[in-house]
Amino acid sequence: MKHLVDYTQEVKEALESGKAVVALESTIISHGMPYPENVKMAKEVEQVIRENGAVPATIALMDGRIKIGLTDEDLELLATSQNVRKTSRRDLAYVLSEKEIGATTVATTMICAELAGIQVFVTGGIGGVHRGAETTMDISADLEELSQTNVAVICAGAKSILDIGLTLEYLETKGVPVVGYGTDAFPAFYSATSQFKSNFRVDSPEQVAEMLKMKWGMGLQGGAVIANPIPDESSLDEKEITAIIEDALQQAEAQGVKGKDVTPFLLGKVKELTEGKSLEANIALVMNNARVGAEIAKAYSTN
Ligand code: PSU
Ligand code: MN
Repeated sequence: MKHLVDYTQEVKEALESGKAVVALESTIISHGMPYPENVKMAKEVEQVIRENGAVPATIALMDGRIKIGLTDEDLELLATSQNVRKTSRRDLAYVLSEKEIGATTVATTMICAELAGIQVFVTGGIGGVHRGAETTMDISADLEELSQTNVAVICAGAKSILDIGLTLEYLETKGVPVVGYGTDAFPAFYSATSQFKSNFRVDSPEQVAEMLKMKWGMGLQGGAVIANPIPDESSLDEKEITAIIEDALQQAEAQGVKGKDVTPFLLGKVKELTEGKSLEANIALVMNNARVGAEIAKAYSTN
């Protein structure tokens, strides 16, 4: 399916010369943050990756093509068009065959990154098992993807809009390693810790690179979650954010929000209820993940 892929010159050259490349998703731009903060964030995160010695490749779907690396115009279109489809695995073929504009979720970004030969992917938070999933069965396709596609995802853990405990159980069942970066804890996105632990702790990009090479060298399919805690100065008060998330969850239920709309709805509500503080924290943690992701991509490409 490589014939569907378009690379920007920067990404193409980097891949050809074996330079470190870091994939970035686009649902966080179209559905995770409001305009114009989303475009600003998208450009800044690319810049942080360059400053740390790797090449960023933001991924999206346009004109029936898988774009690996976006121009400023592509980015603007993605951030401002009304009809951008949040594209997870199940949506991918339709979006490409209909030539819609598609924003890639963690799952779809992993598929496209693997196709392009990129092993390291930076985002904010992964999807997971939603609270109440024992009756709704709302479990993000991101988790299945992590079990089968060979890309490492650097994130700030999982948000407590999800059931973090069940998300970790699901990942365990699927054989996906969850690694704390510089921490024993499993971080909860807006805060550096949760009541759960990561499976393993690593303290250097080289350790992550070696683990990935070991895994894929053995033929073990699937990705890894590299959970990098939000920096202290940006983290939000756990009690405050928990209360707000409860409120947002109740509103989602009262309004009958379902399926793929759940995560964007909750993110929007949390932003509204924290008066923008959650957005600031979200941006800060993405930048922090970009720095770590670039280091991991460099370690992976050189050892
Ligand atoms: N979590 C965030 N921000 C996001 C998302 C999740 O903190 O923008 C997005 C990601 O693209 C993720 C997707 O892959 O939501 C998960 O959606 P769902 O739960 O519908 O699978
Ligand atoms: Mn879902």
